[in-house]
This record gives sequence, C-alpha cells and structure tokens, in this order.
Amino acid sequence: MSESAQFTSAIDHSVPGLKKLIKNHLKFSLARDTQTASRRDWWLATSKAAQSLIIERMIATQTAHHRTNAKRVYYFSLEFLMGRLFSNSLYSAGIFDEIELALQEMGLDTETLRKEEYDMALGNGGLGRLAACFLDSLATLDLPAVGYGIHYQYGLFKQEFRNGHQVELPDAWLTYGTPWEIVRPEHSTEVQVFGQVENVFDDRGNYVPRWTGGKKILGVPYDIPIPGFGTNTVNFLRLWESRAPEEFDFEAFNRGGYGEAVREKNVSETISKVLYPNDKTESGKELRLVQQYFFVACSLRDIFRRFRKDNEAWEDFPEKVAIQLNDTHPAIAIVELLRLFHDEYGMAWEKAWSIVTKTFAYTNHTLLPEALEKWSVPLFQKVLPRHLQLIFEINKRHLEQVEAKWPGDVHRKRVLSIIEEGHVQMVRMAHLSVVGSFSVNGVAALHTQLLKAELFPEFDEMFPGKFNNKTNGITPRRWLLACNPRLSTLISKKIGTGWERDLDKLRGLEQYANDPDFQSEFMAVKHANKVDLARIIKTQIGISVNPAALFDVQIKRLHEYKRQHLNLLHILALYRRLLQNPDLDIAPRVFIFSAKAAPGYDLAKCIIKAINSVGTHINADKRINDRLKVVFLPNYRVSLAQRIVPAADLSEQISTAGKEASGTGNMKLALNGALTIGTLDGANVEIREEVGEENIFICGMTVEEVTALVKKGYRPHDFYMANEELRAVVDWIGSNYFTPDEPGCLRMLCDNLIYNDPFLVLADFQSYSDSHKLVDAAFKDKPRWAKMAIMNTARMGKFSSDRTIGQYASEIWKLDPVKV
Ligand code: GPK
Repeated sequence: MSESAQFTSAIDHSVPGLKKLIKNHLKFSLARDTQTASRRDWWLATSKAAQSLIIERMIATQTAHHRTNAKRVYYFSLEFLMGRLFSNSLYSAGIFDEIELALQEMGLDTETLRKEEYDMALGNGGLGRLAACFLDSLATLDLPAVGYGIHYQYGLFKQEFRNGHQVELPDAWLTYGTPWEIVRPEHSTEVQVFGQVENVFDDRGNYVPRWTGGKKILGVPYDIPIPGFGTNTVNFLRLWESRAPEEFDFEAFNRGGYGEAVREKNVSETISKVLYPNDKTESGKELRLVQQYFFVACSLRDIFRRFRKDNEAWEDFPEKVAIQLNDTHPAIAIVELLRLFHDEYGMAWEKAWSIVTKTFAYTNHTLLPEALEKWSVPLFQKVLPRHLQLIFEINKRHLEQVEAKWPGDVHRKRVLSIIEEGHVQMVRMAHLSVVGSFSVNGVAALHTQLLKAELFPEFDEMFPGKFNNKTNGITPRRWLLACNPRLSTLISKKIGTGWERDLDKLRGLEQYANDPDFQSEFMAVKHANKVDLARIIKTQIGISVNPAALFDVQIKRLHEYKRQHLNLLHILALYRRLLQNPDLDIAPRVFIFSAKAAPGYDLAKCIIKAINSVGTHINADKRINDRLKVVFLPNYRVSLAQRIVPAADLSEQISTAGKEASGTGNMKLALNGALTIGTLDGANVEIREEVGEENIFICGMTVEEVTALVKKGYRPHDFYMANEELRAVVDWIGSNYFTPDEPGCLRMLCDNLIYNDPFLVLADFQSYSDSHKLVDAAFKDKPRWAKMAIMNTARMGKFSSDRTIGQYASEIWKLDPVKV
C-alpha cells in the first residue's frame, strides 16, 4: 500500500512540456507536420497527449489493485453512452488549463478542438448514460472496477429530419479512429454458440451432459481508460469485438470456395456490428441474445483469468468479485457462471450455485411490461442449448423452495416461475435475475416501492431484504464542470472549489439566493449560455430565437409515456389563446425538443412529425411576433445535451406517474439552474424533497390517482368532450391544417389520444396547463425566478452519482477504495 503512494509521472506537465508532447504525437503517431495538420489532427494529437498521462496512471492503478488483491466490481452493461471524452480527460488528468495555454501558444483552442470528436454513442438513453456516469464515479471514489460491454462498430443511429419526419442513418463513429482505446489481442478469448448437448463420460467416469458442436467466436477486447477526477485512479472499460477465430476458414474454402469462407467470417463479425436502437422494447431477435451471451461469456473468462492470478480457492470468488447486472440484458451471465463452475470445473451444483448467488446483483430500470425481457424456449434451445437445461434445473430447485414455503400454492408457483407457460414457453430474464442475485435494486425511491409492491410482491415476500433502492445520480464533472464552465467558475468564485468531488458543498450557495448581486451574476451566466444555444439553433436549423425568452426544454428519448405530446397540446393551447386574444400577456417562450424515436416505433415518429409541423407553422406566423417558437434539434446525443442543459430555464419531466423509473435528465437540468415542471414520478419526487415544494412546479395525477382512474375505466373521450380547449387542440392536430401536403399523416396520433390514450395525456392536460400559468407568472418576477433557480443548483447535492456509487459500494458490493 505504501509504495503505491509514490506514484510519480514520467511526463513533463508544464506548458512547454505539453506543447512538445502534442507536437510529438502529431509527428510520430499521426505522421503530420504542423503545416499540414488539420483540426482533427490537432485534436487527435492533443487527445493522445492527455491519454499518455492517463495511461501512466492506469498502469499504476492496475498494479496497485493486483498487489493488494483487491475486490473489484464488474459492471456488465450492453450499453455505455460515453459521449465525448476530450474535456473529461483533460480535467481528470489535471491539465485543462495547461493544455489551454499550450494550444493558445500554437494558435489553437480547446473549444474548437473539442468539436472534432465524434460522440461515443454505444447506448440508447438513460440506462446507457447511467453506466457512463457510474464509471466516472467509481474511478473518482478510487473503487476498483471494470466496465464490460460490446465494441459496437455502429452506435446509436444518426437522426435527420426530412420534411419533419425522422430518418435514420448509420453512426460510423470509428471512421477516423479514436485516440482513447487500446486493443488487447493478447487477452482475446473464444466462446461458442449454437450446437447441441450430448452425454459423454467425463474423466472420472461420470456420464455427464456436454455442450458440443457450437460455432466458435473470438472476442477481442478494446480498453477505454476511465480516469477519476482529483485522484490517480484510472479504471478501464473493456469492450468486446467479435471476430472469426481463424482469419479464414480453410475448410469452408475447400468446400465452397472463397465466397463461402468469407461469409463465415462475416457472420462472426455481425455480432458486434450494431447497437440495437430500441429503448425498452424487446423484439426477441436471435442476434440480440447472441450479443448478450457473447459479451458476458468473454467477460467471465476474463474475470476468471484475473481471479486465478491472485487466488487459489473458488470459494473466495464472491470475496473478490462482485458483478452488477445493468438490467436483465446481461442476465445470462448467471447461467454461464454456473455452467463454468459445474460443467467445466466439475464443481457440485450446490456449491456452484452458492458462489453464483453471492456474486451477482441486479438493477431493474423499468416497470413497463413491454421492457421485461423474455426469450422463447425454442430460440434458447437453438442458441444456448446447455444453458436452457441449466435454467430448467435452476427453476426446478427454485420451485421446490416455493413449495417448501407455500405447500400446494399453485398460483404462487406460476407467478414465481422462471418459465412462463403458454402457447410457447418463455424464459423470463427478470425472474432469472431475481433468483440468481443476492441484491435487486430499483433506481429511485418510488420506483423501488412499486417494484416491491406491484411488479415482484411474491419475490419480495420470498426473499425479504433482497430488494433495495439506489436512487440514480449523475456525474457533476460532466454535467456541471465540463458542460457549464461559466456556472462552474461562478460557483468556485463564490464558495471555492471542492464541490466537484463533494456536491453537497453546493448548499453553500443557498445563503446568496436572495442576494441581488449574486442573482444577477447567476442569471447573466444563464443568459450567456442561452445566447450560445441560440447560435447553435440558428446554425443547425436556421431558426432565430430570443435569448430573453423562457427556454422550455424537453430532451429525452421519444416515448408515449414521457408524453412529449402533452407538451405539444399545451403549445397548441397557448398558440390558440394568442390568436384569439392577441393582447394576452405571456412571457415569450422557446420550446426546445430533442429526441430520437426507435426506428420501428410508428407513434413516436408521428409525434416527432407533429411537433415539427406545428413548429414550422407557428414559427412562420407573423401574428405571433416571436412570442412562441418551437425548435426540434435533430440528432439528440450526449454532446448536444451538454449544450442544451446549461441554457434551460424550464425542465419538462411530465411522464405518467409510475412509469419513469427515475429519470436522470431531470437531475442534470436542475443542477444547472433549470426549474422543473413535472409529475410526482421517478426521482422527481426526491428532487421536490430536496429543493422544496416552493422551488418546483408539480402537476398531474399521482400514482394512486392514476391507478384509481385506470381501475375505474379510463375514457379519454370523456375528457376530450368535457374540455373545449383540449378538444380544439386535439382536433387541430387531427385536421390537415399543419400538414396540408401530407393529408392524414397525424391522424393516428389524434385517434390514439381520443380513443386509447394509454398514458392518460388528456386526463392530465388541465393540471399541466394550469401549472404552466404559474411558471409564466414566476418567470415574469425576475428576482423570484433567480432565487428559485439558485435554490435548485444549491440543493442538488444528493443527485451526484458519487453518492449513488458510494451506496452501491458499501451496501451491495462491500467494496473498499484502493488509493493509488
Ligand atoms: C430503462 F428499462 C429501461 C431501458 O431499457 N432503458 C432506459 O434508458 C431508463 N431506462 C429509465 O427509463 C429511466 O427512468 C432511468 O433513469 C434510467 O433508465 C437509468 O436508470
């Protein structure tokens, strides 16, 4: 331990030293000279310079973890939504200012270079971004951790609008390479899929099942260093790329010639080709199951290798290894670990299962039924025949326990079973995850409560204490320090630094919330950020917006339950009120949307088209005189969020109560001084607790009210008939007024609302619209708004992902920090 404190860098961190380092990378890594270097070359060279410092620390960190034989946590996730790594790396390496100066002396600046980086978008939304924030906090808290996932060749699709419709384009993020990753062919590992189960004699004369004849796939790891902030710890994210085990299948070549042999290779490489773009819905696609198995199988072999370097006895495995499952996507790891112990290492079932169930912990991220993964038994049989057998055996033993606890209770057995009986039997991955893990957590207090009471009440009864809550958080390094330099500077000037690693320190701002000077400084920062965003809006989509207007922001995946269409109905109501009463006194507003819809989600795409069409119409209406603007920024991604969040006045968090597990955008926006208008859903409930009810606009039904209405029988048509304004705006969408060139194209949205409305948009409309009147009044009262905004920033300490990860480490993983 003591030696590790002696870490010293071999790299010259001074401005001249860094200048030389950048120039050396330009020359020797990129083969460029300063005359011909493009901006991208400079960005690459600067990134590689920062990476050198980080790699030095990564080596020291890995040595320290190895030397102390530390327990590590392995975060298994099919998604890591990292965004750009440039600023983060400079801050973490502690060389932001020095690099800025070094670049300046060469006639460059970090701001321009930053934009050269392509977002690393290996995730869909909240779940993938949470994984990225967690990696940042793990390293910052000096916790030994490795993230495991897939090295997708294509990340989340690029979005464009054509005539207001979403069009998807491939995200070729690796075209120009990335300075951050290190390929490690020496740690490549082979796994198999498909094949069959045969019974064979093992080396002790036992007749045992053996998985044979499968297709072999090679996993090649790419490592992305993950530097902590204000510490020497550098962990890494290891992403697996699939390859054919032999470059070329000579047998296939001899059988069918060249084409056949290359095709074989392509199949293997398809596995890590592309991220599935569906947020929450599972399509039951074979390739998706293969992806899941491929990456967990590679990762477990990697973990075994690391464990065996420092340990002898398998019994010690749970003392050295904790595996967190980010949703059920990696849940097959439970069965694979059992298979490795039992089939490959000949360990008795009871012992193997006992180790497995002390190793895994599972995080649930949603209550939506369509998101709960199920695989058909025939598909499982084809892809992972031995795993299917093991699942049936796990289930048999599990149901024996149910029988022991509740003799003769057939109903309970049916609801607790890992196998769902029906026309086709299905494997319920959530049930497998609950049975195979020692901890199951929800991601906000309300969500966990509903998880226990509504989704898994029988499991909660069967395993008391297994269910627990870990309210989500966000990293303040990316979501304040890096994305909002003006506010960061102001905060540090007022209360000093240190808040970056201890976000509760922001409470120190409360005492200035009534101070007119601080209020005007705080709002001047907001204004400057809005001017920046206005410029981006102008250059991206050609719309001029007034930075003095209220920036009303809804940025997140497009989903019916998130209710972007509720926001749209309110926009139309305001527009109509202004047309009917031109003197209406409302603060000018800019409605800002950004969202991707899953390519096969027709209604979500229709909502995008509706917002774009209504927006185009309103923006062009001279009578409105710029009092309303509607902006939909295409291609929502982490780097764009980093520009919108600092400029927001109002944060729309209006999901139907009970549907949003937590939300994390709500935290990012409030941290940057936006006020929330929202339902009592997910983490909004806890945000209200923290900021105080006088500093948030709560609207809509509660979970209890939603449940009661649905139970009684919800009839959206009744709400439609009873509310003249609501009826007018819904009909307006359904008419061809906004889409004269595409008659009928918004009909499905309008019909859905009147006759179906599964997320109670019409029922919440009036409450939402009333709440917006309060927002308008508050915004006109400048000192009051400033005070509320300051209070939001000051009271967001709880939502640092450092707090979240601290709780995972002490309450779930029993993991201690290792200082490097
Ligand atoms: C939940 F189930 C899922 C999913 O497939 N993808 C995803 O992004 C989100 N989520 C929740 O919808 C959010 O409420 C939550 O904050 C986020 O996961 C992180 O927990």
